[in-house]
Amino acid sequence: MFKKILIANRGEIALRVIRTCREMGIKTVAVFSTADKDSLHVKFADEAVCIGKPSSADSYLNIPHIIAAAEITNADAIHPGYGFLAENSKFAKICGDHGIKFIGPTPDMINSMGDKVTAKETMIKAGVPVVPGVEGLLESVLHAKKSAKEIGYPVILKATAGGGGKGMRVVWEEKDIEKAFETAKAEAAASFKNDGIYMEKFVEEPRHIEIQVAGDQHGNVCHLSERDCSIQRRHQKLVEESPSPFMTDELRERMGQAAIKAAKAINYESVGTIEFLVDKHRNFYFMEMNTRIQVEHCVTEEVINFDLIKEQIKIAAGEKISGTSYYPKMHAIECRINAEDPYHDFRPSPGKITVLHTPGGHGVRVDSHVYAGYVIPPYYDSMIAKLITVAQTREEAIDTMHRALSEYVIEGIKTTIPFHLQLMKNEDFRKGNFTTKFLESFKMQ
Ligand code: MV4
Repeated sequence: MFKKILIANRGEIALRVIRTCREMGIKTVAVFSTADKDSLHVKFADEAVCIGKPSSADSYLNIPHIIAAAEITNADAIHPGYGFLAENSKFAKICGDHGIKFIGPTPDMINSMGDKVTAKETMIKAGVPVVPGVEGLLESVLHAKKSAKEIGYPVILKATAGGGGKGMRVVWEEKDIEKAFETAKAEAAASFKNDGIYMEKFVEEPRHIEIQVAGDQHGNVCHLSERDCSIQRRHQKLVEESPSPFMTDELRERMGQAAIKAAKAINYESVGTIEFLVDKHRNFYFMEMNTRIQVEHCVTEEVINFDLIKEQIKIAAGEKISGTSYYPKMHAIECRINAEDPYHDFRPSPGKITVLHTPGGHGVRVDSHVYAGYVIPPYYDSMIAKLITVAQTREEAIDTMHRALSEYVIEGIKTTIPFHLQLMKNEDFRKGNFTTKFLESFKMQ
């Protein structure tokens, strides 16, 4: 097992990893930017190294600084968390070249899922259902026109180097295809330095349901059931839950087996997530694979009673997993508490937290790095806490969530708490009657 892990991240996920390391008897090294010198992850780690100025490029994305910090502290592994360098294959490679274990998949596994056209081709070969579309990249406007005619409108154009919704274009009729193709290509080139575009049939009003998987270095792969992440706004998830209210035992079995096939197709090692679109007929289609631990991993932890970070570290150290799959015994919901103003288009609201009261009680978990007096820096993402509730039934988990949200006091900044309070009372949400379009029509009272 590792003796000392450097956490190449900040905020709640850095703290989350430190907590598990402490339980496992592993020493921890925090890295921090000058803007984060008072952050809890710095205080809770055994050692801390400043790696640069506030901007991410100068600190949490600065590979030489992070490797230097690992070398001077003698860390034998690096946990990348999520975001920043978590899916950067060059970083994973450089860690290996320096004799430091990257706690995650190999650079090849990251690359095979990072290019979406390659990932789709791999999934087709493996027998995992993908959204109907054209195989490979679109070569020209003419190619796009011909393909759309075959598939049938509406279609969606996506960047092969994209993911998470960036640079997508939905096209409803032929007259709009030329402009959509040109703008999607230009946007992809500007955002990803790769202008490759592909086409799929546009699935209307889908649900976003993802399957958590784990694979070890010995070829064992299992799934750990699903999370429903349909409650999103501009591709930012706000609420996640497990099990999905749309799930049936039969669908879980089919999606779980498809997810295992997907992970096995790339000999996946580590924890990861297979994202699916699910249409109203319960057809499901592979969308992408996240080769990292995700923000919403906690809902899975609560419903199967399992520490996913501990599992991820053990896998990285070469331990075997059991290879049997896990099914939800409870219902868990996560609300992302962001420093944003839900009454003003969720605009960021950084600043000092003057008063803080954190909820507690039966069935309540709070993962957060903030405290009274903490100043939220404006440089990074706006999530300041995850509030997770767990209960026997979905209805009870929602009621516990509403109770916990109403106990939560955060003064000095605006947060998404008022949004979540209203969502927990929304009739359609309570019925499980929602798709990825739900928040487009949701209005704050
Ligand atoms: C789609 C789609 C409909 N049809 N692909 C958005 C994020 C990126 N991973 C892919 N996304 C979508 N791809 C086809 N063929 C609808 C979306 C989509 C979406 C997906 C999941 C959650 C929220 C979403 C919001 C808008 C669009």
